[in-house]
Amino acid sequence: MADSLLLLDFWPSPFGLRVRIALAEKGVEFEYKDEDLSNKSPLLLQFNPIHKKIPVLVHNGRPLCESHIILQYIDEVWTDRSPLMPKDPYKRANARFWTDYMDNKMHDAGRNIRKKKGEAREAAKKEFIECLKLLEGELSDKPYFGGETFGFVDLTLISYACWFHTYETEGNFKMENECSKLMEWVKRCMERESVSKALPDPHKVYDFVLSMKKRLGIE
Ligand code: GS8
Repeated sequence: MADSLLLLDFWPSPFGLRVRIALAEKGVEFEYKDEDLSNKSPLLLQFNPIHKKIPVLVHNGRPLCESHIILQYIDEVWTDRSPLMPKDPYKRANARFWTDYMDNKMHDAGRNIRKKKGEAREAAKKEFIECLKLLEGELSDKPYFGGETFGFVDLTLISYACWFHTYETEGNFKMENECSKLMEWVKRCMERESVSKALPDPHKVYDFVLSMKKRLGIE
């Protein structure tokens, strides 16, 4: 019997996007369900009762939560194509280090650009740009963070790319001026169908942010 795969997700989520890109890289078909996070479905609450967050991948009726755990599961189940994780244990550990850095330090700084004002926003912008420069140094002259091949670290960072326009607009800066090599890497990743098909239009993401702010009464 064919595998059944259902992804509970929310369209602009970088955490969900990386799972969609990983499944596309592996050439695996799945059913997609977009959640209303202000009114979570019984399915989401049943399958992720601990965190009650997307993404949740339900494989043959069994749920998996937390995007990086899901990515590593996908890589371990569909081993015959497009490896996401490096083989070498040291490189694997390093890949986990950088993805953790992106989802914590960089993500928090990006969120603060959106949420804070005045000096606090300027500080968040400075921190965000520092994170990007550090990541650019880690990328170095390689085509991908994974070396010659697109992998786990690339997947994680590119899932934020549709948010870059929002960070730039709210923070009043241009990423191209701060980290042009990293922007070349974004373009390289966007040439992959798995990425370009999954990532939503950055303007649509920004419109979503503006509508959320309006709904919550935030300027
Ligand atoms: C984060 C998932 C997450 O924050 C992961 O999967 O890597 N560490 C987790 N999901 C958010 C949507 S994206 O901002 C979410 O589901 N939020 C709902 C809530 O907090 O109620």
